[in-house]
Amino acid sequence: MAIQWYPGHMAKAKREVQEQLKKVDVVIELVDARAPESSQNPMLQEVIGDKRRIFVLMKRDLADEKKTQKWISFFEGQGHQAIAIDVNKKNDIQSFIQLTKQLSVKVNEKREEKGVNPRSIRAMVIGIPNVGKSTLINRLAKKKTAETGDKPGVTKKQQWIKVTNFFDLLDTPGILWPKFEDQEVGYKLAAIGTIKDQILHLDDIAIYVLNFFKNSYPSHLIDRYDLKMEEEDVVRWFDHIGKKRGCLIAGGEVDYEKVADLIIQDLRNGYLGKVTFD
Ligand SMILES: Nc1nc2c(ncn2[C@@H]2O[C@H](COP(=O)(O)OP(=O)(O)OP(=O)(O)O)[C@@H](O)[C@H]2O)c(=O)[nH]1
Ligand SMILES: [Mg+2]
Repeated sequence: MAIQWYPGHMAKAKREVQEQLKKVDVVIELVDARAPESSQNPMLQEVIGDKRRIFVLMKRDLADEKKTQKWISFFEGQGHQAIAIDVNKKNDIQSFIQLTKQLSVKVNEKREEKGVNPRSIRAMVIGIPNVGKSTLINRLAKKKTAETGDKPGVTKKQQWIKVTNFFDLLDTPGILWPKFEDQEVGYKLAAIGTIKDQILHLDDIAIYVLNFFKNSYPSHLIDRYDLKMEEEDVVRWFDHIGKKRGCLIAGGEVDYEKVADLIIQDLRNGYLGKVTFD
């Protein structure tokens, strides 16, 4: 989690991913369903080239369902397969595996056309930090523990997990850096917990979140904090929330740092309801 993305670090990450990519037919690109655009790596497209992609919108349990559907249609419209999952739902994992089955049929049709024998598709997971790469790999591996296959290439040493008889997965994900250029993207990523809290100020993130909800999901705020929407000043909301929730310093003053932290934790725990920032 504490990765600092210095230029040398990025170059190394890119090289490692390019090395791994040589071994696979398919890239499983994880994005956060709460920010499917902002949580993409800025140069992944360039790194992947024309390799097949499945977009997996992770943490769908925390995202706005309508927007999730729109994003899936968007990715499909671009010619990719796309699915939203909550890794804690067995059905979602099954649906994902079903998708890889369809893909394996397509890949093998191509192989047969070329007169090459069909085989399992080989895939790897790629995504920015904290998007859920390890969790997904573990869920997929649990179905059948990693095994040293009798097929060449499917050995423990080469780190393949045999998920089904048509789908092998590289057991180490490709980690790439998030987008930094745009300030608003930065706030979104900080809000969902991708960028370390120290990089952007906690107060600013919380203010961004309050303003975003005020515009897009006002009822969520009213429900959670009993706020009055006529009150224009977000700082007054801090006071209101602080008093209501007992975030106070010694003299009874509101502790703004604590309020900011509370808002962000509430958001990440889903207490502010399902939300999508993109
Ligand atoms: N609610 C919810 N949480 C999830 C889901 N998938 C992953 N998480 C949580 O997201 C957090 C990060 O998951 P990881 O699997 O560690 O993410 P990662 O991409 O491997 O992160 P790095 O190794 O830091 O790059 C963990 O707290 C997971 O429990 C999901 O579908 N729903
Ligand atoms: Mg991980």
